[in-house]
Amino acid sequence: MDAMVETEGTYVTADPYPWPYNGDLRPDNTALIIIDMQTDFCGEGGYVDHMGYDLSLVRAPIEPIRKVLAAMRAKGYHIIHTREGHRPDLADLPANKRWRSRRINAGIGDPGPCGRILVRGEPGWDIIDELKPIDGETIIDKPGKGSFCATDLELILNQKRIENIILTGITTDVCVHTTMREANDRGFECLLLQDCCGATDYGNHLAAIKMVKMQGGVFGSVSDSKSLVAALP
Ligand code: C5J
Repeated sequence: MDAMVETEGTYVTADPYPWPYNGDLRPDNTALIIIDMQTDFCGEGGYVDHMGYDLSLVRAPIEPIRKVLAAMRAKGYHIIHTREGHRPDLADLPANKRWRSRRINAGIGDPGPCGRILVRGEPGWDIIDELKPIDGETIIDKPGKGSFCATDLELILNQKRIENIILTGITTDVCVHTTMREANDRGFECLLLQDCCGATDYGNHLAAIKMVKMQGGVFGSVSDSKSLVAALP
């Protein structure tokens, strides 16, 4: 049984608790973050394709994200996109990250059918057409998995007085999870939309979702695109 029963406010049906915790869901204090929906992570000839993973798993969230994005744009919510990638001179590419990727024939910085893999400005690094940012939306370029590491995301969220973050994108177990953990530790109230995420391994996707729900919602709560859109004020 719930010890606390929420009576006022706006909540999204979510597990393990109705979200946000305080019922304070408004366009001006809430952001949708769409993580790394780049050709390198979900397109033919990109980084994930090079590694030989099943692209259908990382493309599955495209349509649900598109619907959430349209609904949240229409209601004036903050929209943030991220892109993982490195400077063309690779000055921000850790040597071990490059070494590991080359070992599996997907060398970051090396040429491929979509240009140099995970290098800023290359075709493969770009956000896919279905989810392209529009004017006024924030784009965060990050060299790592988390969206807070070596970026100005936290400063921007604080300037905009954002308290609630809705997480979508790829991959559930890597960049989405790292970002959710970073945001949670900074006091942001996080919601993961499970059908708006995907991983290179379905078991890892499910495990990543389960991890969020432990300990009463150790990193936040979990919902889906339909529940979110139905609840948006
Ligand atoms: C990975 C990401 N998996 N966007 N990046 O390397 O999750």
